Amino acid sequence: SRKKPIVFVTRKLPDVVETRMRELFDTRLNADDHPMTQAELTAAVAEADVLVPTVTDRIDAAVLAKAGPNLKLIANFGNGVDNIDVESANNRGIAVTNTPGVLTEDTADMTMALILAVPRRMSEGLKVMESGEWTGWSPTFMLGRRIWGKRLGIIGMGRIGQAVARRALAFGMSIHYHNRRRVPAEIEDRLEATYWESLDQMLARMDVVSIHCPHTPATYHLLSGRRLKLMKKEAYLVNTARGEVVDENTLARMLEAGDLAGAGLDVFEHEPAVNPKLVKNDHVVLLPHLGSATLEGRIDMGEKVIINIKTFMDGHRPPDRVLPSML
Ligand code: 8YV
Repeated sequence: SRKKPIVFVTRKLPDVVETRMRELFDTRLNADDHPMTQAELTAAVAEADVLVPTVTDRIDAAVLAKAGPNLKLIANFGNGVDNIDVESANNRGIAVTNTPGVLTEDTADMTMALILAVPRRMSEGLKVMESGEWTGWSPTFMLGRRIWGKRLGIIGMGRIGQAVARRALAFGMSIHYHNRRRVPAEIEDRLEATYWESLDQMLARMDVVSIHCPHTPATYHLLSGRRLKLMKKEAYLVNTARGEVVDENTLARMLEAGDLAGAGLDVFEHEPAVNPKLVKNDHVVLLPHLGSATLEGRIDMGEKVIINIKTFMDGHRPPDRVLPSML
């Protein structure tokens, strides 16, 4: 039989995924699950046929320059590929794949949880209960804002954006979106969604803004200080996409000054570092990048990675190939 390909996996994956990978490939696992250093990544790409990185691995041009002659595929365990220099890989004849689709619903659920949690002041409520300082109900105690009847502005109307729109519509919000391209009319109709060609104009009119675009050079600080300041003072920002899309420093300062009502953040500009101003702000709900963190989702992601590797190794086009032109 043919020699099994050397597949280097940078982080611990669910047991069922690792077991399956070991059956199929000559799999090299990261037993203690430490984040790989650039030196370890360089050593891995020199030896492997396939690299399976995650969001915590930076596969940049310098790492790719050390790729050995056998490296032909980078099968990312994750949807966002901003951790990989896709163009550099492509130029070296190394294909890149990701895991779209399987984390859409989980990420949309977590987004909806934040859209509810922030205006309804859930983190403050939890803190009161934890401190044992609750003195009892009163008509004006800890009043939040309703989301029903409010405007949700979605930035990036792909799979996840649409899944969020579907949920928010069921919660009585009106759906607005900004996207590079307008989505087909049947989708707009189903989601009762209003398209805003101008992001600036949309931002000024929304009660809640939720980010669902990838992080690319074009979306880095898309929500710049200037754009954040276009938002209403009473508005909320939710981000389950990538921290780099928002100017986190300006956001933190605005929240502190009361120039924005609150934020629900699952992703950060310099993970795992978080701006201390955000941590101590009562109007902010912070989560440690949990958007797609379900056991089912991680297993599905693993299966996608395996299918991409197998298909590629069998000499076919992998289903989830990412090309530079798609970014
Ligand atoms: C993962 C994600 O946590 O897929 C993504 O883009 O952000 C999350 O699903 C992570 O990327 C896994 O590498």
